[in-house]
Amino acid sequence: MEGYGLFLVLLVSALLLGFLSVLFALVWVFHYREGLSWDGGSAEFNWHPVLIITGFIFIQGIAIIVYRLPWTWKCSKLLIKFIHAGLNTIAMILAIVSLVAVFDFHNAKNIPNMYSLHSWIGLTAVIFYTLQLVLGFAVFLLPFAPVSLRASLMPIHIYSGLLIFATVIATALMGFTEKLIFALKTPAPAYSTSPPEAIFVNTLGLLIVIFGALILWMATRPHWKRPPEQNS
Ligand code: ASC
Repeated sequence: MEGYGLFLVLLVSALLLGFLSVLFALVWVFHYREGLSWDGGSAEFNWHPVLIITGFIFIQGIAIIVYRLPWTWKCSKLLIKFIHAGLNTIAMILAIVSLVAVFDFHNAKNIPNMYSLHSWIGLTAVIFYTLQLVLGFAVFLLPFAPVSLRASLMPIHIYSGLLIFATVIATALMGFTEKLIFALKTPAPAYSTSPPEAIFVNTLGLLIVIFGALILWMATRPHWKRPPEQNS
């Protein structure tokens, strides 16, 4: 358990950043925007950032590092796999609901869909995340795949998972910028004049980047890996 103390410091920092990001998302939509509801208006759109930050960033980040929590090393590997798959399933459902909120809002307001780079990369990320989840379930959780297939797919599963997570964070940053440019123009104070909402949401972007940096660091240190098969 080399550097276990450092791992705990990074974990607690990541959890605080994750909770703070969700809190910032809620303050953004309730204090600066129209709140939350499901009525075809802006308050329906607001589910999009809240559910993406909660599910697709925070919960996905935790799902990535569950195997590395030292106190789970005594638990069966199968149980941790279920937790990993369960958290990712919750994240996928929240991401899909958040997309439905955006399409529904756009269609109600006659706003075109799928023209921005944010929407192209974001929808691609949700599709690949779903594929990753289905493939991961079939290969690593169900008892049918031979160990040789599991071993050859594992590096691809890890690489794809980290790539999707980083892509989701980049997509959220594009989304913040888009929303601020759309929302902060006359009669509202322009984005370019740095009103409080702009500073607040830029700060949220920074929090998410640091959260992602910590998760990716914890997930890629070989010495913090779960020890091989104490019981599997
Ligand atoms: C699994 C599992 C592992 C890997 C290994 C192949 O499903 O529990 O540790 O795949 O068997 O890399």
